[in-house]
Amino acid sequence: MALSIGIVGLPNVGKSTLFTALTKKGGLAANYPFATIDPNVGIVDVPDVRLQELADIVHPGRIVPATVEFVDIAGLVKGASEGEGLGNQFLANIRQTDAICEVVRFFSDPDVIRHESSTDPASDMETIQTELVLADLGTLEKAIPKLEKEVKRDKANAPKLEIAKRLEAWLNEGNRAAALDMTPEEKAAAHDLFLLTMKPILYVANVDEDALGEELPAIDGAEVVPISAKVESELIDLEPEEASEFLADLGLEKSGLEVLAQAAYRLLGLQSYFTAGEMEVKAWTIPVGAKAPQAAGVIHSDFERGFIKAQVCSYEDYVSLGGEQGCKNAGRMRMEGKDYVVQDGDVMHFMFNV
Ligand SMILES: Nc1nc2c(ncn2[C@@H]2O[C@H](COP(=O)(O)OP(=O)(O)OP(=O)(O)O)[C@@H](O)[C@H]2O)c(=O)[nH]1
Ligand SMILES: [Mg+2]
Repeated sequence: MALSIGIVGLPNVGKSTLFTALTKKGGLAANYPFATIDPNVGIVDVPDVRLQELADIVHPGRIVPATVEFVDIAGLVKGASEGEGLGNQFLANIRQTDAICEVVRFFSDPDVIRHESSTDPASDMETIQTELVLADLGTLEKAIPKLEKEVKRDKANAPKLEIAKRLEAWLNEGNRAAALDMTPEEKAAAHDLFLLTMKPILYVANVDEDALGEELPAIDGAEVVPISAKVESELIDLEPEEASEFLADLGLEKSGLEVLAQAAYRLLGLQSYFTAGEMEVKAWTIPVGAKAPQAAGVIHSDFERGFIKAQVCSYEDYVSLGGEQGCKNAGRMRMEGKDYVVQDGDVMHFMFNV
């Protein structure tokens, strides 16, 4: 389950600069051949210092971090939803993503011209929201007649049509689909419509270097992550040690990539558990609240189907007690059943039978 995120924003705000920095650093070239077929798709490792800590204990053949897929599209402009510019065509590329990351220009560099439809962050965000809402209205315009036919064929489809119509009215008022009050069933039906404004969103404020440490207020409850695309693109050419020094000079602990990946995890309510063995130490992505069989299913559906039990050590125990044997000796290794709610960082081993 690679998490996927579509990058949107006005032209010239730094989307591709950020994308290139993110994907180069993730070392995508060798590992993910399909990324070279579509240069706008980049798969990025999610940095997690815990992986190295685990590796120092088990000395595995390799370390496999969780990944996030970023999709870079052309800038949206006013009227993109009506085919103005290239935007509309590209919006189709992000229909299937899990979340949207909107890059907003906060940097001041007068040498980088603003697109004519860009003025300041607040109005830029409004422009993008309008275009996404219009794109969704276009989707509904096509979906509703199809749903009407389906209802004629089978009355059981009526709730789907009803939520599509409610969404249409709601979007027509300029609202995001996600802000509509829906029951879980309605949400599931809405999900099948692949609306862009139904997706969770986070904002990247592409700021000047000297504004990097500042916290920015949330927008409509959505997190705003300050990043400097310029700094990120400078970081990729540095050796790890130099990069840490460079970050420290700027008063930062983490690169924008780390901050962004972690914000995306929070936004989507995700966490990681680990498997640790001679062959590999690997991070697996699961929703917060997932139970042991669901976590096992991320590795293989057979693991979920035939789940018997899970052997679990907490990350803290695993590291402080020096691994599996240490946990066992200290009585800190647990056998958990199908109702166990997996905790962030758990080191797990599944027993299954199919
Ligand atoms: N000073 C400064 N310039 C930046 C920053 N980020 C991007 N730029 C510059 O802004 C220009 C546009 O950057 P891109 O990354 O191509 O912008 P984009 O959003 O992908 O643009 P489109 O693909 O046309 O929509 C380039 O000249 C970048 O060097 C930044 O953080 N600071
Ligand atoms: Mg671009």
